Amino acid sequence: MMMKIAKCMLVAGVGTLALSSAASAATTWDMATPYPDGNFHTKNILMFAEEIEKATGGEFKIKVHSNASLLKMPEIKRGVQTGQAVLGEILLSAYGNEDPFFALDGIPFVSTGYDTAKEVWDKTRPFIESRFEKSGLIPLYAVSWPGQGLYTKEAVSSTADFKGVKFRTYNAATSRLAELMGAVPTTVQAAEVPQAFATGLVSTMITSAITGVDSQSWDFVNYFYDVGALNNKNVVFMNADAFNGLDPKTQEAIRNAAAAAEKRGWEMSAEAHAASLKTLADKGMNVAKPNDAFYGELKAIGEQMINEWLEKSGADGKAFWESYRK
Ligand code: PCA
Repeated sequence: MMMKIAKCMLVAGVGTLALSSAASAATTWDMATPYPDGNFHTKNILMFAEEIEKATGGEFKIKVHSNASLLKMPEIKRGVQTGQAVLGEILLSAYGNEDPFFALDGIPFVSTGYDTAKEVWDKTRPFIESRFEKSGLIPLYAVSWPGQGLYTKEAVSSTADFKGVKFRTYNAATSRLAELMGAVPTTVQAAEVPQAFATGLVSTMITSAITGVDSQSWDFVNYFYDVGALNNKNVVFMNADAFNGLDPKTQEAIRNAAAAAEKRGWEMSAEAHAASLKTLADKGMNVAKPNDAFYGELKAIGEQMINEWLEKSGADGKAFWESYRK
């Protein structure tokens, strides 16, 4: 019996040796993402994966499980922490309840366009990195969604039109916004939006033109108001033990691919936004900007929300906000 085990171990040992010396020994990492294949974030991630595979001579492959097919968005961060997937993508602000710095970019009028979104990312990145690292995760890059808008069945001209309306949201900040507009928020993941409208769970929503196209919003709403002033980000990250166990060359290949994906992603976001506005109009939707008074009402809600955020975010939050508002 003993001999048998020893022989087995020997064979296994030789096997491992042979494998690790062969250039063809490939490792495949699972990556969990929330958005569909047609979405620019996913397209960018596929390019990121391809670059890593190429730069490592095929030694590391990433299998992308898109559209919440491996893990639902609220499970992805924990799933990468516990090794169910090696890499993941999340909407950072959907994890706002974990930390005020994750919530920040989901607050209306904090980032109003890509330039300010980039500034918010650069200035908060150290805070976000240290918080991810404490949970055994390494953030690799972030890409902004375009500004958000409101989808309705009927024309609207002020927040009063949302009173008592069942309103699809995607994080704590958009739920708070809906509440302050007088609406009744329900959190629905992007992948489940069409079903939520079809079953009458919601009749209006906040999201980008892009997600409006991904969910074929013309099937259930008629108006898109491109408010714009809410650029929140997706963050792509990796299990820290997996990353730290790699040789420096592979780590560098990942860092390089991440830097390229971040740069490319922000450009893809703006292009996808323009194309999506056109698609919505082509599909017969009324695409408009909110009138000035309505915009002003939303802006006042944003101010109230940032004050609420400052009460929760402590000294780090106050220091960030003072340096950002300069
Ligand atoms: N789409 C995602 C988050 C932000 C966006 O534009 C969603 O609606 O869930």
